[in-house]
Amino acid sequence: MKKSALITGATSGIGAACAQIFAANQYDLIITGRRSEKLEEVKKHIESSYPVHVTTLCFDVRNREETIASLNSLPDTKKNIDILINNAGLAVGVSPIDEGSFEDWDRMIDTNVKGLLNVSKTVIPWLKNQEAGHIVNIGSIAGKEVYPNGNVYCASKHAVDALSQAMRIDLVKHGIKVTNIAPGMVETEFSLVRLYGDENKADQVYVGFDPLTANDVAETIWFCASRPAHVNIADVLILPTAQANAVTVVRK
Ligand code: NDP
Ligand code: 8X3
Repeated sequence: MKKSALITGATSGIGAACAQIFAANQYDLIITGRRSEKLEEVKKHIESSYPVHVTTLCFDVRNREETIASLNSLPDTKKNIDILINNAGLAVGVSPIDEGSFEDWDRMIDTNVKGLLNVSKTVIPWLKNQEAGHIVNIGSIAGKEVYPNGNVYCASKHAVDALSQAMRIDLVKHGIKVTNIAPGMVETEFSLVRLYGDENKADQVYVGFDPLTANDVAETIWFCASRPAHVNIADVLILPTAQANAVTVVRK
């Protein structure tokens, strides 16, 4: 039977790159995001490139009712997914803790932590029914270390790290694998979003070194997803060669 993957935040960056790689490996896809036109673009591109079917679901992971209703609107046959990639997420703002805004903090916590929980709580029963499956949570190096002005984003990704460990413990008896992926600096729309759409500032983030590409991360996720049934890659920290930790990047 054909395999399928549910990927949140597949309208750009790491999520869109995962859609591409899983489709290239014959997975049918369910892709989600808030920008419906981007979702349709990804679907069109993938379906014209690979013999797979792509279902799009447009919702904001922060909206619990909408998330649950949208995911549950799938027919039972499409709920037989093999892998959930909890990728939707963002950072907003770079400021010391006393200067951050409540609004930015809410966006990060509501998306990265509560959004991931909204999706997971809805999908885990589908995997339990199968007594098999794989959840890949996209954490970050920001979930392993804390860096200046990263405060709430780092806290949200530390929460993802903890949830990956917790899910692994609670779901192991159901044969469900859980993988935490913790990338360093990846050039996507991430910095544009974090820096409120300022393209010049966002470009500066990646000047003088080769950052990871979305495809580098997606290939790592595919490696984890394609291991034999008895192998679970629990946690992967993946960095650009020029980055040693959250604050040490060599720029030329
Ligand atoms: P992008 O901004 O390119 O992609 C983020 C994706 O998340 C988009 O598809 C966006 O879709 C989706 N998204 C954001 N907010 C919501 C929401 N409220 N509801 C639904 N979907 C949402 O960034 P990346 O690809 O880099 O980010 C993907 C993940 O990787 C994030 O969790 C990020 O924290 C993590 N990460 C990124 C790193 C980096 O350096 N880039 C490093 C480490 C981790 P839409 O706007 O259409 O809703
Ligand atoms: C994104 C990577 O270093 O900006 O999670 O926190 S970093």
